[in-house]
Amino acid sequence: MSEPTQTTQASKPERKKIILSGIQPTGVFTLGNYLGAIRNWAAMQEDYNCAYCIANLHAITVRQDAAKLRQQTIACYALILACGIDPKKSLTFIQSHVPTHAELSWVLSCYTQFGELSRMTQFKDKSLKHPENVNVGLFTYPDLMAADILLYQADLVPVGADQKQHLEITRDIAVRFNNLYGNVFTLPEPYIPKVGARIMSLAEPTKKMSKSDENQNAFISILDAPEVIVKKFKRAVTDSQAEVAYREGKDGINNLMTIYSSVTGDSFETIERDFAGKGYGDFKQAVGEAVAEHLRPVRENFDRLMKDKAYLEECYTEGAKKALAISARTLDKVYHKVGFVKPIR
Ligand code: ATP
Ligand code: LTN
Repeated sequence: MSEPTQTTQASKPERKKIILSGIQPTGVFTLGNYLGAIRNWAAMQEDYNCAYCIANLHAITVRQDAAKLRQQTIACYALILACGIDPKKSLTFIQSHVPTHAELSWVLSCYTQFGELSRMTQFKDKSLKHPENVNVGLFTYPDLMAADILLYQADLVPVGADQKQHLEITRDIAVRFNNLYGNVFTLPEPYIPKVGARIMSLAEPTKKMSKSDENQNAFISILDAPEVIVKKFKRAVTDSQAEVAYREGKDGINNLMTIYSSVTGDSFETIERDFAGKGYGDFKQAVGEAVAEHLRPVRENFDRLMKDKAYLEECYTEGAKKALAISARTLDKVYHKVGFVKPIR
């Protein structure tokens, strides 16, 4: 992320749009995370000023093992680089290294209504999933996510479809704040891919694929070995019709077609034509092989990066310093607007 670029002398300096997104280090990323979000992160770096964070503050809304979380945070940082994010082009950092996120989150929580947070489907889903630990952090999760986004004045937020509601509440909070105090925050738009926005579980295709699913066969991890990927697709739940066609109610096959289309670029019509008269077995094999091949460079990059911890540390330390400098500008403005005495920095 850099300062605005200057164009010709006569024209106004052109500002590249700002992108921000995050991912929780709750496990190795799934094919859903990759196709729904991270693949776009890498694609957007050329044309936008991008900032990407490993959302470890968000991750503790669900109980984590401390040693495992630390190890996973580094691994997830390496994974985003392995997926093609270049720390020289994009701001890449670990959320807990940049204190402005927690600080703005507190302020925003005072401009968010209890009722609006109660409507968040992720809160409802996760409360049902972890009834023993419905903590307040899980409830105020959207305020922290709003802080992540608003601190960098992001224009666009590349996420999967499940995060749309969190983007809407971010905008509502920003509008409310701007109405009270003037134009403090840029209003962000979600950037959701047309194909791959919601990759479903391979075991229960009406549920989204999730990296914290207890059933290993429900998701493809982007580091799964090729033979494991092929085996998981072979076991994927489908229907009894044996026709490779995208139709309402055929959730399992629709999901496999979405995945195949996302990695090969083939349209649904082409897939239907190519697999006409063939059984699900052939199609599942083809999907497995195509995904394994697509993820091969990610796996190789990851193995290389994890051998160089010093390089990773250098990247995330540099990222945190820059992120703090950029985000502090917004936080200072907010603190001033709400009436806090100017801090000594
Ligand atoms: P957890 O299982 O810990 O809740 P998750 O797998 O749902 O995690 P997140 O870290 O919450 O992943 O999400 C990271 C990004 O991946 C978000 O932009 C989210 O929208 C996207 N994403 C998550 N699951 C899917 C999916 N099944 N299909 C498409 N995109 C997804
Ligand atoms: N809540 C997101 C992860 C996340 C995020 C963000 C996404 C944390 N901070 C900022 C976009 C922008 C999720 O995927 N569950």
